[in-house]
Amino acid sequence: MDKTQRMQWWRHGRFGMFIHFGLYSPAAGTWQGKDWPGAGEWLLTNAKADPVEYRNTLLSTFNPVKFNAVEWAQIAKDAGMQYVVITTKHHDGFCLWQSELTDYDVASTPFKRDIMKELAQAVRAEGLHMGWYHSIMDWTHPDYLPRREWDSRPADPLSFPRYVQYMHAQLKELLTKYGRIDVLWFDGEWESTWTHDWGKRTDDWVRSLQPQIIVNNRVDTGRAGLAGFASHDGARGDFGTPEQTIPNNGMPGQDWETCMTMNDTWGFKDSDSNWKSSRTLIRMLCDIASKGGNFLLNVGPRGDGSFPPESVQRLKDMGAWLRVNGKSIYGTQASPFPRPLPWGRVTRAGSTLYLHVFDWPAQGTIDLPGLHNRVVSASVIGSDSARATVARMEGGVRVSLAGSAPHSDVSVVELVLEGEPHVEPQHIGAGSDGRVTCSAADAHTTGSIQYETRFHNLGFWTDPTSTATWSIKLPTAGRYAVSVEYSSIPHCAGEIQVTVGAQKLSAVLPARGGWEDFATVQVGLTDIPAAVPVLVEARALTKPGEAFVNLRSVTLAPAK
Ligand code: H79
Repeated sequence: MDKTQRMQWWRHGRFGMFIHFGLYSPAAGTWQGKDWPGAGEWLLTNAKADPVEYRNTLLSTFNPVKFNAVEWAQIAKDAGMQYVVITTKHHDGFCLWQSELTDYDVASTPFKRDIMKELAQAVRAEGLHMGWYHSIMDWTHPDYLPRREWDSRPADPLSFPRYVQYMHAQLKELLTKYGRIDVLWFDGEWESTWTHDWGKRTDDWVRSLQPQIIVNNRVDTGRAGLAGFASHDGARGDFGTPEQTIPNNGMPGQDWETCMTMNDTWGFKDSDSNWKSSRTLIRMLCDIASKGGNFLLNVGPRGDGSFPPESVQRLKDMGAWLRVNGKSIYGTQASPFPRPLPWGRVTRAGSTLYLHVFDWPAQGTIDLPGLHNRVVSASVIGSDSARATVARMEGGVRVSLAGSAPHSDVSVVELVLEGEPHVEPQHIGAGSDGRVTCSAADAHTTGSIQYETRFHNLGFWTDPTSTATWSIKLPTAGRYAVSVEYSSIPHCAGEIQVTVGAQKLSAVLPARGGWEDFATVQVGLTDIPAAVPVLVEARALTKPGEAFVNLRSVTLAPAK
């Protein structure tokens, strides 16, 4: 089936529920009386538990008597979510469906019921799409390799192909006994045994069973860490999977979905109360939509099968916001502006722009720099009293807001434009001291690079092909000294290349004392012509260790 057709509902849907549920849920982060640091679903590894003991101890504790598939599906629906993806099997190998291929499944617990069957029915009854998460890594299966370091079960070098056979047979159960499955969300693909070839075979297998299915990029190798995009040509998978992070400029030309927890764990953990606020989550949804991505937001049900009340409250808040403002999210496209605007975010639907105003000025304006179109109409969604009026300003459009914000977290202004949005690129100019500062926040980035707000730098430079670019434009020509401000960790030196127009400069960046330890290094001299935009680009010339450097800025200072 053609990709555009297959992806249609997913691209429109924008917002889904991730569910992590398994033997780790009743354990709630505790093993042998101790609460272990780390994510709840990683309990076996966090506690270095013996896999056989883990299995034998926890199977009998799984009895989610409050589990109600209809209730779960309704909560997702009321939150405005369009799909649900649940862990059929996580890294600990426990199967949440009644599998004929193992006794390490829900049928062997006191609960017995096929949770996957009940949930798939309930989710579809709500008109939502159903997806399976499935871990390739399996810490307890006797044929999975490599073993955890403390696992002394003998390893047979030929066992891994048998493991894949088992996994394929299990996938067949999951893809033939539960009706139409819309997403297959692989994970745990990063250990040495999983290869591009296994990825291809598995992708082919899954699609032969459900031709319309959408498969994530973790079916294959090389997803460039938690940044989550496919980093080699011919990599399988329909969409990129940034985990716990929102890519700086989205992933132009790729479908992608950020998966995220509401606190710090995927599987339920008693001791984790570090909840993001509803405001943060609603703004994240806007941020992701403005960059053209989907949001897969996690719930880790308690061992009794109930959702934590903190999760339910946040989902209610998001649903209430979406019931009013949903048309600014569902089916929209990425913002036509090259980077986030200081007051909020923008999405687009045809010739309509939706302005997600985070900080509503009591009596004030927000700017749309570079917007060329005539504005046909401006209105504030969900308010009879608040008003938005539009005026042209030098090189763009200024929107004046009056009245109180219709929503305290994000208020939405709908602008109908004449024609498709046309935005002039924005150029960085010189400050009053004549210096041109290309700062991390203004960079256009590709690859794995993420803007980090803590030290206002570009970090996660793990992919050497990543680039950061800025466009500058100066009224008069001149000679400039180029410098970079960066930090790094000990033993981690690298060479940076800064290209200014057609001129390539480079400098060695010596190792620093830590990611918070910034220094400035001169890169060289360059001549800038007058009145034409010039591109400034930074990239790594050396292969990064843990990461290349954290880059805070590239500065051009007038040279005498
Ligand atoms: O199911 C949830 C987590 O349990 C699971 N994925 C989400 C959806 C997860 N597994 N591991 N992690 C999250 C973090 C692991 C990160 C690392 Fe790696 C694994 C660091 C090095 C190996 C992945 C591969 C990131 C970089 C390379």
